[in-house]
Amino acid sequence: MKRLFFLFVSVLFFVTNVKAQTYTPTLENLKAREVFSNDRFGLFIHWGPFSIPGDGEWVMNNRNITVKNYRRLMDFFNPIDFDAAAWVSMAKNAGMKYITLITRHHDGFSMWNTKYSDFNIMNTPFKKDVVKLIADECHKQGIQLFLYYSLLDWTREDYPHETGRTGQHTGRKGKGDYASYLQFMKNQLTELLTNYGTIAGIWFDGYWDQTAPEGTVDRSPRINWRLDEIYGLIHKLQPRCLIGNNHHLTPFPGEDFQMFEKDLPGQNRSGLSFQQPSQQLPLETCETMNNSWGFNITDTSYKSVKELIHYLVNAAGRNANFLLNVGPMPNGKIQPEFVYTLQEIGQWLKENGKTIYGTKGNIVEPQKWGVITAENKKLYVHLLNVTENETYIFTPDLKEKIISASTFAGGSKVKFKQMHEGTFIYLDGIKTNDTDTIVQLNIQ
Ligand code: FHN
Repeated sequence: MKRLFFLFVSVLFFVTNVKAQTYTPTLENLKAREVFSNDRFGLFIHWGPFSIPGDGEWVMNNRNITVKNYRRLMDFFNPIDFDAAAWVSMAKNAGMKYITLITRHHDGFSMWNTKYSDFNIMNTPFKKDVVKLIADECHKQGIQLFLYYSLLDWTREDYPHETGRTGQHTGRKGKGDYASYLQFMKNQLTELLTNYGTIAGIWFDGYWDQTAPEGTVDRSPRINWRLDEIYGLIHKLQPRCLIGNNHHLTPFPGEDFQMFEKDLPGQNRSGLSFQQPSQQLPLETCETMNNSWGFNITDTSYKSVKELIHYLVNAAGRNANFLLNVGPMPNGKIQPEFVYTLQEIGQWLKENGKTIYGTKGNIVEPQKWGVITAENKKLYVHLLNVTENETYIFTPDLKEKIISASTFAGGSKVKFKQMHEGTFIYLDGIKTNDTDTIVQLNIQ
C-alpha cells in the first residue's frame, strides 16, 4: 500500500513537472517579449499605506507591527494630491516605455477594488481604485502597464506563515492553508487580468519567503506553490501577458522574462543574484533612486543622474531593461529629487535614445571603459569611464567588420584600427562627454 502511494506521488510529481515543462509561448506572447526587450526603460512604483510612516515598504515586518495595528493605516490613506495623469506623463517624459505598479505588496494591502479582501483601497478615505486610475491613464497615454503582485502575505491567516522567513511577528496564530490562499490569489489575479484592459505583464515577488536565503545550496521551496496553475491562468486570461518572478533563481517554465534586483545581469553585488542570466528570455534589472523602494523620509542617499544613466546604458549593454523605482509620498506626490532626476534622464534619452531603445547587448564582454549596444548595421560604443588622458580604447572579440566610425553627437570622424586580436578606437581629437561619449561604428 505504502509502495503504491509512493508510486502515485512520483507519477503525480512527474505529470505536474512535464506539464510545467511543456509551456510553449503563443506567437503573441513571443511578440510581446520582443516589444518588451526593445523598451529598455520602465518605471517601478512602490506605493500604498506603507508609505505613511515614511520608513519603507517593509515597515510592518521591520517594526513588528501586528495585523490589528497595521490595519489602522487604512484609515489614514488619503492621497489628495495624487494625479495619475501626471505620474504617467512623468514616466513618458523620462523616456520610459512601461510602468510596473505595486498592486499588492507583502503587507497584503490591495490597491484596487477587490471582492476578495476588505484590506483594500476602497476602504480608505480615498475610496478610489488606484489600479484603475493608473491603468486607464496608461492606456490613454499609450504606455504599457505591468502589475507587481506579492506571493507572500504578512497579513492573511491562510498564507503559510509558519514556514515563511518573514512576517513572523504580525500576530498570526493559526496554521496557514495554502489551498485557500492559492484560490484567493487566483481570484485576485483574475480580477486584475479581467477588469483593467491589456496588462503587459505580471511581476511576482516573495517566492523567496519560502526558501532558504539566497546563496544557500538547497533553495527548494518549503511549500508547493503550484505556480503552473497560476501561470496557466494568467496565460489563459491574457496570452500575451508576460510573467516574471523575482525568486532570485533560474527562470521556471512558464516565465517569459528574467529579472534581477539591484544587480546588472552577471553581477552579484546585492547578494541576491546567484542566478545566471538567461540566454533565451528578455532580461530586466530593477534599482532604487535612493536606497528605498517605498517612501523613506530619512533616506537622502540619492543616486546622481549620471549614475542612473550609467545603470541604464550598462543594462542595455548586457541586453537588459532597466526598471527604475520611485516610492511616492503618502499625499500622492513624487518627491522633487526624483522628478528632477527623471527629467534629466529623459533629456539624455531624447538625444541618445537611438543608442538604447531597440538595441541588442552582449556584443562583447563589458569592458572597463563601458559597453556596446547594437542595432542593424550600427554598433554604439558607450565610453562611460574614460579619462581625459586616455588616447585610445581597446575592445577584444569584435567580430563585425567596421566600415567607418564617428561620434554619435556631432558626427566627427573617429580613427580606428581593426586587428586580429581586437579593435583600437582612438580618442584624440574627439570631444568627450562626462556622462557617456558614444562612438558610432558602421559595420558591414
Ligand atoms: O521585498 C521586496 C522589496 O520590498 C521590493 O519590492 C523588491 C523589488 O525588487 N523586491 C523584494 C525583495 O526581493
